[in-house]
Amino acid sequence: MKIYLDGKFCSERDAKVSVFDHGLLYGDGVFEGIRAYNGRVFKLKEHIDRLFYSAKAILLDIPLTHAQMMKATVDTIRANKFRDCYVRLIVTRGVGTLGLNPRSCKNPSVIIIAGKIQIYPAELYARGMDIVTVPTVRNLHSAVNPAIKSLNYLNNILAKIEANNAGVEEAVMLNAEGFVSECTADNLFIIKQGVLHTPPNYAGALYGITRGTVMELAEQLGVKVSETNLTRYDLFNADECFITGTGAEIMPVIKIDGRIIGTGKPGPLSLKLIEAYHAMTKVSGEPIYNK
Ligand code: PXG
Repeated sequence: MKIYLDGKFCSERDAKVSVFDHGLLYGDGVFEGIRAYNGRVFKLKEHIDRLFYSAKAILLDIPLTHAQMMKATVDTIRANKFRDCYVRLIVTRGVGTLGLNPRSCKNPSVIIIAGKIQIYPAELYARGMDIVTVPTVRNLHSAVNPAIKSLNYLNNILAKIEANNAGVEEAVMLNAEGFVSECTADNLFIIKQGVLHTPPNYAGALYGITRGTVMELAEQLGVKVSETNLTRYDLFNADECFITGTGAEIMPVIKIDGRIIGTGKPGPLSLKLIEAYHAMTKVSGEPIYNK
């Protein structure tokens, strides 16, 4: 495996960061997760845009331009000869002193890893997933805004641990007001009487790129899309539910907090959107080879 590290490719063994990197010491940095399908990088520009927005929000200067970052991503996939893969981009504050002041870090580090990812067991996609709401509340947007894809994922990890302790794979996180925000690494949707609902970003959700794609596909299918606050009541009484993310893609949800959702099977509109999503990933995106 060839890993991009600060402008050079190195082997897995040599891809090492300093113990003085503030990404490690303080979780000071940002990241992205991208997928390539069938020789194309899906939604590359959208992911790089979001990486730059996350960096801007924490006053982190990425030492590459937008175009250079896109090229470095494609080059890393090409160096590993992948046609289908998962790419993790990380920008850390860089090496500094023992003290959290980011001004001690002169050179942010850029890391790009291309590999494989399987977040959930394959059989769950056909059967649908059970999820639970958990006690850990989503970070306030006035604290570390959940719109920032930062290296500080402890809020989400605590919720994931609570889901695992409850015997399921994913957690629904509520915000401090009790409204649904999203899951630990996935956005959440419900369908009620033919309308697709998802929490607004101000509820504490990431501006998910899969979320945006699903909303576009729904509109193309003539389905009305609504971004309003949702409560647990709305989840329990949904006709269908699914979660979305680059890693997870689209996963149907059939049970929440022990309540069966709809018929207890992946719903018809969810299945239609899943089909439309997979059809789109096969043909769209930035070509990796033979431009
Ligand atoms: N919410 C959160 C908190 C996320 O971290 C999503 C929603 C979905 O966003 P996208 O843009 O991917 O549709 C994410 C994305 C991993 C992994 O390593 C995590 C994500 C994506 C890919 C892999 O577990 N999170």
